[in-house]
Amino acid sequence: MKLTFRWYGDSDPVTLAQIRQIPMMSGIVSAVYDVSPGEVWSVESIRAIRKKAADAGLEFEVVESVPVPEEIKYGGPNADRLIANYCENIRRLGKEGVKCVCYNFMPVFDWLRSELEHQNPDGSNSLAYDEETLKTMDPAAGGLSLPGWDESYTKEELGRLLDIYKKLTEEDIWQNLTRFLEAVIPVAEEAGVNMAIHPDDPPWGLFGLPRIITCEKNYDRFLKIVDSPANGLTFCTGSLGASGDNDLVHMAAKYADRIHFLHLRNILRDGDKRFSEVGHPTACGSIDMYGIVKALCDNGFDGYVRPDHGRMIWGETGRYGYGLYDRALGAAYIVGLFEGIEKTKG
Ligand code: DNO
Repeated sequence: MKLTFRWYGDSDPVTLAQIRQIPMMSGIVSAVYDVSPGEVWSVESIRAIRKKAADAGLEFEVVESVPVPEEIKYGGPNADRLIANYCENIRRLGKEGVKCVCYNFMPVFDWLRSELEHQNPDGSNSLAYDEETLKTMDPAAGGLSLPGWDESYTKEELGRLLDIYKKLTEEDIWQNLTRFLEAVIPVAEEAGVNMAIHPDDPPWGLFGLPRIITCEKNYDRFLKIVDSPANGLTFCTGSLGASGDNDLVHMAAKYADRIHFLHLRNILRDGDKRFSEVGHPTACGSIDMYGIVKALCDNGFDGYVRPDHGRMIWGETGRYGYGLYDRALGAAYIVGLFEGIEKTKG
């Protein structure tokens, strides 16, 4: 495995120099942030990230994300042109040394939480989700401020999008995803890039919008659409684990050879569709981190790993889920988990 750390570019309060000092850190996970979804990234902008990383002693082999424009997801009239742009991005990234691209296929909302500063008993705070709170929120009314949420939409644009999706079923989203994969995966193969779809977070429909990358049955279907190693997964334990129905240890073993990118974090489920984000170790929450990593190692996993969301601890403030301290603690825990498991193998 290669340990990586997400970095949001120059505006990220966490610096490359800090990331470099986390033991065993191999590289950053980043993206070009100043162009809208659907536009082709300039070669210079990709190179600039790689150079900054290299100057700090870090690699840049993983992109998170190349965002999929809504029009591809809902199958609008410009979908083919946008898919062609997407393919061009993958070619350029491959040429610049990127080996893995994380993306998602969630309509309108990326990852979503209902609370940004949930107070934990230890004095830290973290992100949390409660379906009951979500039911009281109306995205169409405007003014929502949520993590993972693109605040650049005007109320009108958002209303238009929500109306379009209202008419679509899960089956329609599957069809649009198929069209996307059939075009993109052959290009990824040629470019030497592994595509890694991120699961829907949380893994159920939200605000009446269909979500499909949610569970084992749907993973089986997804992987068969284009049965190629380049058509792979970002296995995000915190996203999939929000549903107690997902048996993550079993899924990790089953999909190990198609998991190119591993997001490790723990959550505490404390009700139906209710959870908070906690420290990474198994004992802190509901997810068997050891069991998952063991299942992956036993089944030949050889991908990139990053500590996912951390709590805000030691008074740190910053980008929700993406502070330095708790993610660095998570990274140290991950290194320990892998070392223990690898050394006692066989
Ligand atoms: C949240 C992240 C997601 C992820 C995208 C991938 O912290 O895991 O925003 O980057 O869904 O496209």
